[in-house]
Amino acid sequence: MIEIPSKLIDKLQTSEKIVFFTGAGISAESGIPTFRGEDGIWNKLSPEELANFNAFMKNPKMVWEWYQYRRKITHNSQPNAGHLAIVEFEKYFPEVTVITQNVDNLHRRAGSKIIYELHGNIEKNYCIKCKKRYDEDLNFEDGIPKCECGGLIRPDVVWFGEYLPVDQLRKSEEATISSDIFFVIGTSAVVYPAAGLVYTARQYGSFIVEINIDSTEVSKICDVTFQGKAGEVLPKILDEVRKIKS
Ligand code: BJW
Ligand code: ZN
Repeated sequence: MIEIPSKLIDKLQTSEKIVFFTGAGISAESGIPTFRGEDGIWNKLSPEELANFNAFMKNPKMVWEWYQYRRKITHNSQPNAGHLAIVEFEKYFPEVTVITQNVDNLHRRAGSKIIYELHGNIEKNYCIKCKKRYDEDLNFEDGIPKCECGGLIRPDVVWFGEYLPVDQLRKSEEATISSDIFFVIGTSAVVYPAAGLVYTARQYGSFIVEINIDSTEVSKICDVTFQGKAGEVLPKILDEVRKIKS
């Protein structure tokens, strides 16, 4: 039984700007494994070891195998009740922003309008030499896609030690600062600078709501925490919104 605390109901009544900050956990119910924790795909391989440029240069074939495997999973996945509930919020609030660490495109496929992608997108690629951009139709030679200039093509995602897309981070910070409610959903909140947005939300007085199956690094600074699955909790909060707004 999911109870919606009265302080959240009060806040939903007066709020206009809602931010949803999401991580791998929101896509878990779509069948996409998370990075860390019991069901994480990276339990055997540390994320820092695989998702970095040096690992790619040392063994591009292995890193590409991993991305091709994950691409297949994301292609065969569908947005779940959590992604879809977030889209519905747009009917009831003037400004709804999704800030995601995920590269899986599921918020876009669900229909969310404003989405900032902090860690890139698994469906995009670029040549590390001439920067030419490629979609997913890549020509693999011996397990590695090459550009027409001869350079290596890499996925357009953010690896450790790399800067986040400047415009996406700036817009995310602006949306966070001006948000009335900041939802933190399905993220372990250990990877920076993305996780820093939760502290920014706190600093600027946003009402912070966490939805996660476990407690996290940021649970203690949240106003409300739901220990549960995003695909179950979000539709319940949406039901409450519908009641308030009807
Ligand atoms: C559910 C659920 C359900 C499950 N419902 N919930 C020391 C201190 C601080 C920072 C650093 C440091 N040393 C180095 C750094 C910086 C580093 C960093 O943060 N490292 C820390 C890990 C220590 N950060 C960087 O390097 C970043 N860049 C940077 O800082 O640039 C500046 C710079 C430039 C030059 C030199 C030095 C600095 C870049 C970070 C890039 C992260 N990239 C990845 C891979 C993306 C591509 C890909 O997908 O392959 O992004 S790593 C991976 O982690 C991915 C994710 O977006 C990110 C966050 O993971 P997320 O989403 O939180 O997933 P999980 O698995 O951790 O958690 C899932 C959660 O869901 C869990 O809590 C579950 O309980 C929950 N859950 N089912 C609700 N149904
Ligand atoms: Zn090239």
